[in-house]
Order: sequence, then structure tokens, then C-alpha cells
Amino acid sequence: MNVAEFLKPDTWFTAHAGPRYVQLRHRLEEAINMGILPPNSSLPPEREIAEITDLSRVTVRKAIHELVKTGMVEQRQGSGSFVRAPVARVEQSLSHLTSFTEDMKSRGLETTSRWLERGVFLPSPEEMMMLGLPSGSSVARIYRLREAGDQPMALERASLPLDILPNPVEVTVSLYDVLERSGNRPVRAAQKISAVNLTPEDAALLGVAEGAAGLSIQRISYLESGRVVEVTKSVYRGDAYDFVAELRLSD
Ligand code: 16G
Repeated sequence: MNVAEFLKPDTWFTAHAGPRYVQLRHRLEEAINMGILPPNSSLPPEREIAEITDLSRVTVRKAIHELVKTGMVEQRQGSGSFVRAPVARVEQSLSHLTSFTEDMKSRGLETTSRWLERGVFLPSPEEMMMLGLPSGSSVARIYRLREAGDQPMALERASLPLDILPNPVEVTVSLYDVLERSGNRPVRAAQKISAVNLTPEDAALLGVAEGAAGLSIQRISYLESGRVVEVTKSVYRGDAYDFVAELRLSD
């Protein structure tokens, strides 16, 4: 069945069954769930939906806007509304200290980063405390939107002591590669994972709906000597990540 037939109002529209835009929204959701509107396909233009359904364009716009809010549909500037493709979930082991680049490579995915900040800064009190920085010192900060296979996956803010990473601009692909070259790759880390609802800014960068589920991860990484090399605060897309841990009976 094609979309136009599916949206013909005689089978689903009832005059007194609640707001018109809600009924249309449900019908569009059904079309998406049934694959009549498959992932990445474009929704018919508003004008066309209004004609088929005999509803006003304001009603159609409202129904589509609701789907954009829930993340089922995305609006691409100048080219209309599209069904959002579900992102492939990635499993990350909680027992191996791997880098984002390595994690994605092992799944055959290429990584790219969008730089949001990279340079040398005055440390915040929190950075001074967590990295054990003496007063008057600077901190290297890198803040990236991390993408894999062209999908935004995570926002990562890393802070490192300047003697560990004297030139943050040197990091073009993998931070851990740069650290490895100078013999400063962390060997141990502790991390805390908590559930969050994404803020409007983070959601926009990650390409998901405002308030969508995310995982906030704080990682502190150490050298063999016990020195802290890196403190990261990351926000991962909740729909893209599964963190997996192997558990053993203690002896
Ligand atoms: C991982 C680490 C992050 C580290 C990054 C280095 C988590 C939660 N975070 O994403 O702390 O900075 O890898 O990746 O696992 P890179 O070497 O690809 O830059």
C-alpha cells in the first residue's frame, strides 16, 4: 500500500475521536511503524497530506511537529520532513580500556570528530582538583562531537594536564594514539554512568529529540604510576549504546 492510500481519512478519521492533529499523528506513526514510510524516506509535502486527508495545513503541520518532537521524524532544511532511521546500537565493554576510535574500528565503523573546543585553558576548580594540578597551571581541553559511520554518537569533553598533552591541536583523530606515542596512554580507569535526559543543546548536536534518553559518563584515567592522565565527561546517545559488563563470582 502506498502512503497516499494509507492516509485516506475514511479508514481512520473519526470526527469526535479527539483532536484532528492527534489522529493524523497516530496514523503517520502507524505508517512509519508498518514500513509504509520506511527509514530515511520523505513524508509527502504538507500540502499533499492536507489534500489527501481533507485536513487543514495547520493541522498537518502540527501533527508533523509532534513527530519531530518525539524524534521519529526530522526536518532537513529546504528538503522537507524525513523518517529518522534508527541508529545501529553499539555494545561497549565495561572491562576493556579502549578508545572510541578502537571501539568503532572493531565494528568496521569509521570515526569522525567535530571539534567544539580544543586548546589550552585556565583550569576550573574541579579540573584542578581531579587532575591534581598545582595553582597557576594550565589545562589541555578537547571537546568533540564523536561520529561513527556518519551518525553522531557522543559528546566528549576531555581535560588533561598540560605536561601530558602539551599540544592539544596535535589530536586530530585519536587522543589515545597521541598519548600512546608519548608513553602516556592510560592503563586503568574508573567510570561512573548515569541516566540523563538530553538538554536542548546536547540533543541538537546529537541529532535526537530534546529530552531524549542519554548516558552521562565520567571517566578518570590513570597511568601505571597512579597519576591521573585524563578526566572526561561524556554524553552518549541512549539509543545508540549498550554498555556490557562480564561478571564473575568472586573467589
Ligand atoms: C573513550 C573514552 C574517553 C577517551 C576516548 C579516547 C569512554 C566513556 N570514554 O571514548 O575517555 O577520551 O575514548 O578516544 O569510554 P580516541 O582515542 O578515539 O580519541
